[in-house]
Amino acid sequence: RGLSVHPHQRLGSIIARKGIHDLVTAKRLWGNRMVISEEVHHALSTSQPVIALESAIITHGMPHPTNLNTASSLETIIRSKGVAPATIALINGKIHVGLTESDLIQLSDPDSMISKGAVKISRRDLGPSIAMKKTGGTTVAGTMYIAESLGIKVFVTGGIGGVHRGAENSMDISADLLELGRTPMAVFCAGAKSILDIPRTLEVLETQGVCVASYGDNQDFPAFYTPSSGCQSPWRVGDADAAARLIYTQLTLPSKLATLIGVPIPSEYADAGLEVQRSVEQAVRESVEKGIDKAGKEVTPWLLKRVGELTGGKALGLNVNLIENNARIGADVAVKLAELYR
Ligand code: PSU
Ligand code: MN
Repeated sequence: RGLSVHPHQRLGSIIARKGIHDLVTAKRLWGNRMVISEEVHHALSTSQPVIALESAIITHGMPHPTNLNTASSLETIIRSKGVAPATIALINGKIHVGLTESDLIQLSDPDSMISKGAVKISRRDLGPSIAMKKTGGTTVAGTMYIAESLGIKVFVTGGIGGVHRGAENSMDISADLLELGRTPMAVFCAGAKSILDIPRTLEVLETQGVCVASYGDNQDFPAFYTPSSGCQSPWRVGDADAAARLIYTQLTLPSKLATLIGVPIPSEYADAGLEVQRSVEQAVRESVEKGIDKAGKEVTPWLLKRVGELTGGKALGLNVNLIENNARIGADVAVKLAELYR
């Protein structure tokens, strides 16, 4: 008897069943440290598409109430496509996968009881945040780590962390990049903000074996507010079908690989984006002058806030537009990916 897959069983369906087994195992491992919403649990246990969403953007990336409105709008967009949104955050030391409306309202309001002193939780912060019963927003790295343990395959965000400018001295390289190197999952983003060193960010991704692909007609790796960073992605997927096929292949290879999909900001925002880009350059210069570029995990939130001040809200508006666009595309792909697994 050979070892080949039985002809009646498609590779995808075998893996889908394994996915449900993984969910049971993961629940046992997390135990009472995790609360999974009914919506997410139902979707995972019936192999329906799920999209993970981060929450550091809620607690640290956007001001109130735009953070709340954006978080809700992303969930609405994702649900409207038949996909379950799994926003992940820590509340009083428990990991919540799928937030209630009241969770979102409290987490987004910096003056609410639970989110006073909310922490930014990357992979290294997860254990201490559970042990010390913290409330906080999980970064791309923190969210991927949790989501992957439950068998969630698709993640949507605005921008990923990357190699900071001057990292040749500071060694400030976001844990997001290393997470992408070890956590098999598809991540949809609008590239990386040019507060970062984008060529070096792409180098680190390559070193780690992360597949980077641009979405649409253009192979430029996007730079968040603008459709091109001046760098090319090594790969390109033209539409949702092509993206789903790439992700399915990546996730069903013997050693599972991460896939980073760069979705350019829609072209109607390109002019506004170029203007914001100039403020990004100024914010970076100021951070170097003030020595903030050496402030560890405070660097990204400081730069985001400063760009917001300099652009009078224009950057924030674009930020919302591009994340919503990522959610629409990510959800279309998640639906097609779930079909491939059937
Ligand atoms: N980039 C943005 N907005 C954000 C972030 C990055 O344009 O809100 C957040 C994300 O949660 C990301 C984190 O995972 O910052 C990266 O932080 P650091 O560079 O400290 O790893
Ligand atoms: Mn950092």
